[in-house]
Amino acid sequence: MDYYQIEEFYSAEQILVRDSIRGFVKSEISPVIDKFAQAHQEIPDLMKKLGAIGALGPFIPQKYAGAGLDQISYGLIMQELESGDSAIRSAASVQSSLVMFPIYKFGSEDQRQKFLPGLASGHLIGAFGLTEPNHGSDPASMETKIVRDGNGFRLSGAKMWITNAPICDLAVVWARDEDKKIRGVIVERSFEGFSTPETHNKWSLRASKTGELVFDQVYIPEENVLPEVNSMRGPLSCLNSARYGISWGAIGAAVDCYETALQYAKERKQFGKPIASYQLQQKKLAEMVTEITKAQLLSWRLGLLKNEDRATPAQISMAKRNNVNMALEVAREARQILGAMGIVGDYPIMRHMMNLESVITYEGTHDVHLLITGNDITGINAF
Ligand code: TGC
Ligand code: FAD
Repeated sequence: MDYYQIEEFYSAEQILVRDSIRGFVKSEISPVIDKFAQAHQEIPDLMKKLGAIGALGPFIPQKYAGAGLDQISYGLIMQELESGDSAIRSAASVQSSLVMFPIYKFGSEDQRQKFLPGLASGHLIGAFGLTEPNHGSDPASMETKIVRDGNGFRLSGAKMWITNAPICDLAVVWARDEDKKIRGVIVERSFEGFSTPETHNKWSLRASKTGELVFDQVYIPEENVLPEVNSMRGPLSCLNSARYGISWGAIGAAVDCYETALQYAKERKQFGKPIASYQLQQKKLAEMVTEITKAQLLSWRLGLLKNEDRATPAQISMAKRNNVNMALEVAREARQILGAMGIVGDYPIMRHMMNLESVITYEGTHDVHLLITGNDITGINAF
């Protein structure tokens, strides 16, 4: 689905990256995803498979086992993965933007050497702990704290709604210190007092594990504290990277819904004619293709700005908000085109629709991103 021939602006390398991830999704994800989502299970060895195709930390330099790719390539990877399922993109974007990025950006050389290669190959699984039971949209009010104890710190508190928490080997966790500064720490699975209870009964992102991170006076050695960060700018700059990736990912989910609905509308006959021949159905399809095209242009331009390190957080918010909402609207309309068939797992639409109900909430809600835009254009904070 490339109505405005945007592919002409992609380099040969970017097209190669996109096509190789597309091939992976076609062979490894699409044939099995419904089964795993229905069973509320993640695809076995998913992280190692994503590591093998270079989808973990694609923008991290090769020196640290990343792929050293540009931001458009990163976006295209997220787009293709989410055309399979948002849970697959979630796994890759948490690992890349929320775990590898802060270790690369704010970590010591020892921390980079110790953790990044294992995270890039998927042999280590990371999680990112910012949200708390009492603080979601307002993470700056976090209660999780670290207190100096000899050569290290004691971490206490809890994080909630954390992607991959139950299966993580390590978590990048944000906590307030005794000087009220925000610090990032790497909590390893083996640390005493660290537990990760699973969140059950989700109707969304069912092929992804979600859970809590609970810290009962966990001892954190000094070498596991990220040295180069001491304010909310740290976690929020990780979110910039993940939100950018989500703006692309949402396009993948939308295109999968649109293409499914288009094909169905051409084949399904009612009143003796294909339903695609009726104006009401054409309106739905024409609006889908228009909105998808606008979203593609938004993310592509944002990628160019990101490559030049010029993308502002507010520009990223606009793309995340617009594109996820667009994808959810596309999924809702596409489901109607399929009639009753739209509710069964033989088609991907209902699964995408339910996934997108999480995507529109996590990484900053639809409302929060609107308020970020409002703040940016008026200079007045309405939070
Ligand atoms: P505010 O006072 O505006 O800012 C505090 C400091 O941070 C700076 N800043 C940013 N820096 C980098 N990037 C950004 N996007 C930034 N936004 C703000 C700001 O300049 C300031 O710096 P300084 O030096 O002056 O102190 O902050 P606030 O407390 O009023 O809150 C602002 C708000 C609401 C925008 C922010 O807190 C927010 O984005 N809330 C939404 C929370 C959120 O997105 N949580 C996501 C959790 S992770 C997740 O959902 C993962 S899902 C993964 C998956 O499965 O794919
Ligand atoms: P709240 O902040 O309580 O918001 C509830 C409602 O109030 C929303 O509609 C919101 O828009 C609105 N609202 C809030 N403040 C304002 C305001 N000032 N003005 C107007 N309206 C307002 N977090 C992590 O840290 N790591 C993860 O890996 C992670 N993974 C997730 C995976 C899933 C499947 C889900 C669902 C969430 C995940 N999250 C994660 C948490 C996610 O980031 C939060 O759910 C999100 O930031 C919103 O917080 P909340 O759910 O507490 O909602």
